[in-house]
Amino acid sequence: MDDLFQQIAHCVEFGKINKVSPYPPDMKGQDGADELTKLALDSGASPGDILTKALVIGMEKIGVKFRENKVFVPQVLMSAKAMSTAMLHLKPFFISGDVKRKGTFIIGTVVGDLHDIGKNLVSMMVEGNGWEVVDLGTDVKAEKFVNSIKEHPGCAVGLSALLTTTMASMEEIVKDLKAAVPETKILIGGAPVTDEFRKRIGADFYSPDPQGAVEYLNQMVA
Ligand code: B1M
Repeated sequence: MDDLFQQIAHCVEFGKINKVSPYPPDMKGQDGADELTKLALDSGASPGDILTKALVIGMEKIGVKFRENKVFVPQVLMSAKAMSTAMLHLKPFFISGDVKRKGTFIIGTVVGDLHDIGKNLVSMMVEGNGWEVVDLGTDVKAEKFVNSIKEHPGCAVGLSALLTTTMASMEEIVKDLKAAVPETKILIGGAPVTDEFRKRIGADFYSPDPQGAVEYLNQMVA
């Protein structure tokens, strides 16, 4: 089974979705994450093992490569697509409660800001690492974050901002969340955001990239 897990992890790392997918060219015609995940389930592997010993491993590898500028956004998107295709086979087990997620992560781009490419990458990487992700989208007000946090006790929350103007919205939202749900950990990111800014506004963690977000969340439940 370990060999099959390694093959699935390889498909996720290199963005091989399924047999008909032409990407990456050197894997053309081979089974992808889709077929191999089904094969693993049919061969008796547990959905939890497929998640943690195959899919998460592949996503971690691509996350580290992205951080080190060894791959770029399109490759990460292909990996996320391979991972989410495999996840379709595992979803019924999550829904039935047979497999537990690490926790819930609520993410959104702050009010006034419509940029969502970076936020989506963070969302996909965190989901690929075994978290349930509630993506509130873009232009999200504090109230919407608070309502969602209350629906998911024990969750962590992530705020993304891409404009210097919406850094002010981020500051306001952090203030409102700290007042309404003080126990909730707040992670922030986005191109203009810095750790200096995080300290000033009182958020809990700043990550410049998706992998940092994953590592912060994982150490919360370690
Ligand atoms: Co806009 N835009 N844009 N834009 N846009 C920028 C950000 C800008 C730098 C371009 C420029 O002038 N050089 C500039 C901001 C200047 C500033 O404030 N300092 C700008 C502007 C001004 C605007 C408008 C105001 C333009 C106008 O209308 N006059 C307008 C604002 C609209 C609004 O939001 N209200 C606007 C609109 C748009 C489009 C809609 C056209 C489009 C967005 C499409 C979309 O997102 N669906 C767009 C785009 C694409 C860009 C650029 C070109 C690319 C942004 C991007 O997606 N980068 C950008 C210029 C640039 O960066 N070259 C620009 C790729 C993405 C993977 O990176 O989002 O940084 P990023 O995410 C990274 C990290 O930051 C981190 O992880 C990601 C992966 O490494 N990260 C997190 C992000 N969120 C995180 C959260 C975390 C942790 C890490 O934890 C929660």
